[in-house]
Amino acid sequence: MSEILEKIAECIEKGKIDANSPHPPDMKGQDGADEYTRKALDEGVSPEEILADALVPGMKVVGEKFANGEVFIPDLLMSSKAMNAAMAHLEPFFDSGEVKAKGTLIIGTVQGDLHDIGKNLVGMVVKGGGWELIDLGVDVSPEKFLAEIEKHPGCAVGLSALLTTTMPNMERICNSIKENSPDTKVIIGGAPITEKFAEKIGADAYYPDPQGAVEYLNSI
Ligand code: B1M
Repeated sequence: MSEILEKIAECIEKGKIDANSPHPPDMKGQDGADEYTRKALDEGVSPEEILADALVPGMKVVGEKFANGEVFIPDLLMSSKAMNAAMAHLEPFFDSGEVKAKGTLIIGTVQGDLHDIGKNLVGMVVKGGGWELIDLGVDVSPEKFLAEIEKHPGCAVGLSALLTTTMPNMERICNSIKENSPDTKVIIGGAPITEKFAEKIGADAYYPDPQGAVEYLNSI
């Protein structure tokens, strides 16, 4: 990994948002995810590389530390703020307005679940792939998905869940979409989701990464 990508990954892991951010104390006064991401883009590093080789690995480390009890919820929040600061620079690259939309994807994190980093990444890559994106945000109910599907005939739906406790809500949302709008394709993803779970709940596709979701959308 290049030095600048290592720096970005470190900023994500330690929750260093930007140069003005006082957290963490041992990085006070240094550049953060904001400045390093800008710099990397200016140096010609591709947005895809920054995403795959710095942002995602940085978040993975903090996740593992959280699982081992080495860091706590405030640390996760700082990391996700640093991630958002970096993502703000990448968004315009993925948000190519030049391409005519291939179709519409309605995306949301399922009811009860507030994790949106993965969902936002998927959204950016889908938009970059030339799809119109309707992002319903987090904690989205089945009713909200259904209301939006009605407004966008022929759309596909993407569901994201990060908690094992919200997987049943993903199943409920998928069932209600399939009951009310059987032709709507439902793609699911998120750390605890598996292909087997997708089969069980009747989703059309599961992907562990944003790229897979885009390739599936392009194929339908
Ligand atoms: Co939480 N959290 N969290 N958290 N958090 C996890 C998920 C956890 C695994 C941490 C742990 O214990 N090791 C654990 C879940 C355990 C479980 O369910 N068995 C957990 C917990 C327990 C909780 C709380 C309950 C903690 C508490 O309050 N006690 C609480 C729940 C809040 C709620 O949702 N109701 C909570 C809160 C939070 C924060 C708010 C502090 C913060 C979220 C901030 C935010 O999202 N805005 C947070 C974070 C940051 C994490 C970890 C550290 C990182 C998640 C993340 O963003 N990963 C996470 C630990 C971990 O994952 N290692 C953890 C990076 C992201 C890029 O990956 O979202 O998987 P991911 O997305 C990937 C793929 O999955 C895929 O593409 C993405 C890019 O590769 N993908 C799709 C995702 N969606 C897709 C959809 C698709 C296709 C692909 O098609 C539509």
